[in-house]
Amino acid sequence: MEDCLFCKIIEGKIPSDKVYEDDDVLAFRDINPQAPVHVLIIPKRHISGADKLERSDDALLGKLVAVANRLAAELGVSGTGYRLISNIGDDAGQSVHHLHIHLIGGKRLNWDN
Ligand code: DGP
Repeated sequence: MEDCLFCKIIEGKIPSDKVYEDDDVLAFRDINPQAPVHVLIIPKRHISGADKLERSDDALLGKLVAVANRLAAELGVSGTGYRLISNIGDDAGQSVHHLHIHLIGGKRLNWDN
């Protein structure tokens, strides 16, 4: 989608530190990491957020989570624990309107609010 930052990353117009890619999914390190491991897992098809997923996307969502879990193991945090988050809308702090799952781990995480 035009003017979507993550679509530009998918197209290679903006560089990223990729950690996984297949036909449907891309994962790359967050530019502003909140923990030693902070990766974003995104669908290559533009979906503006998790609230816009449809029943026909069930398999895609399952794949995004499966990739996240696999990356957690590869990046060494599956034993210590990690968080999978998808922010939706302003109050959650969603700043990029292309569905993404944050994989965050490698330190003890707080739960402030
Ligand atoms: P959210 O606030 O949930 O919409 O998360 C968006 C994340 O995207 C945020 O943690 C920072 C990250 N981000 C923004 N721009 C870029 C970029 O150009 N490259 C990378 N790798 N990450 C980005």
